[in-house]
Amino acid sequence: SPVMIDGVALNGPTLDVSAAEGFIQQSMAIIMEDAVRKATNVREKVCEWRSPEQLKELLDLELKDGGEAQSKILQRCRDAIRYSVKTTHPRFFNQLYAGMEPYSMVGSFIIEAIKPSLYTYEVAPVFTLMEEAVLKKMMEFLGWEEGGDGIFNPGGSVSNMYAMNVARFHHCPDIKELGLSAVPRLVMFTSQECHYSISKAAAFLGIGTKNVYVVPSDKRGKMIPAALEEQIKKAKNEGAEPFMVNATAGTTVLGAFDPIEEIADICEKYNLWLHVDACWGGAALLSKKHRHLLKGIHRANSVAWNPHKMLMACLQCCAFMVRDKTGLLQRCHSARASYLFQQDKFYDVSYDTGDKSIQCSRKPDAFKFWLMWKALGTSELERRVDRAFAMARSPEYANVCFWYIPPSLRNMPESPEFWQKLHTVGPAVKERMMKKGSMMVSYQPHGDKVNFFRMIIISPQASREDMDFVLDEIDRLGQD
Ligand code: ABU
Repeated sequence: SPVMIDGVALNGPTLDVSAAEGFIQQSMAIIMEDAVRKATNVREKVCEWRSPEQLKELLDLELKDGGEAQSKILQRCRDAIRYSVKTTHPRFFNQLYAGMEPYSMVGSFIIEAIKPSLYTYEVAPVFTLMEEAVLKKMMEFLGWEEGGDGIFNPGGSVSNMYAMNVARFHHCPDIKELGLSAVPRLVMFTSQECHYSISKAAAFLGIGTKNVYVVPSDKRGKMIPAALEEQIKKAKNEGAEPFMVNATAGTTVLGAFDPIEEIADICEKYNLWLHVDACWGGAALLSKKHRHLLKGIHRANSVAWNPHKMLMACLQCCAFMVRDKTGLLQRCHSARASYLFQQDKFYDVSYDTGDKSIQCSRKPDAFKFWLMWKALGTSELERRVDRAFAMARSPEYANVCFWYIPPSLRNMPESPEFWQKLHTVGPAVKERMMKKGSMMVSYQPHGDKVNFFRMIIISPQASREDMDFVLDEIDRLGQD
């Protein structure tokens, strides 16, 4: 007879594992067919566009009291895949990530099946060691011969925020306990082309967006070192305290690399923390041919680098690394929760890495990169990076930025009316390509430039024919 407590039967498990297994197997078959085979087939659509209203109807989103039959749930899985954008499709050029990476994907599946949280060695022994190994290898590519410290984070924006927090703590350690009232007006420096996460982090951390001094960039989008020095002097003359410079290796729109070596000289002169946001451009370090773009990165105090971008690890996979080896990351963020980080454990508690993080639960994202790196080897990663560079043939990186001039504008002089009309071409062509589902390329205005296309080349599945297709398709879609 059932053991009842508070009206709830407690004897025996209520999860039918063999039914769960059957469901997982059937859903895996759908994933293989729809999310892997079809999604990466160049003859299939990149997206099946529906408006939010249409999609709400199609997906029947309301959550109800009763559960549904498995066959219905399997159909829901198919629909979720069908109406999602296939970022693994060879003609998805929209973001700084793309393409299907099978080893990393299997790593993701394993993580979801095992469900570890990377705060203590006790619950994540394997993944703790893998994170350490991946960070060590990445630091070798940074040229940090003495090593350093680091953790993986949910997003490059978070890594940049870590950098700002650690740099500030390094500059005034009292801030952790005494807060903002204990510090003078702190100012940091970054280029006009930097990622918007710098400004967000300044707001979030109480630095203030107006205390992020913007340094002009040259035509290619690279920070001008002399202008950086000017800004530092200006801040000092105002009585503010400079504490950090953010250099970008691979800017989001233009793919530009700031001159790290020259910036490092200035940081050394003024005793400023140098952070390099290499979320996008870090992958170039794997290429003997292109690593010169990051010359001087070994002098950075911290680096953010996202293997989920050019290196194609599954989302998210974002490393934040500091050159410090004295435990700065831990001191800056630790809260010493005694229920989790007991100091009298039976193993070496330095392997409990969680207190370096501002999170509690943390996914072992490094595993997704470790598994693919093991499978492919450094040489294949390098080949992929070199291929993306060669395919893009862009002045800097894998960002190909261009205007498409439709027939009606081709004989028009470059007047304000011309630029105003050209500004409307990107959004119109984008709408047409998405509704057709043939490809995805991004567009944006930038500085004083009206909307232009930004095509990002990553996937080793994308071919020379796909490059031609993009140009022909924009020409087809752009007819007036
Ligand atoms: N975090 C930058 C990624 C945005 C983009 O793909 O353009």
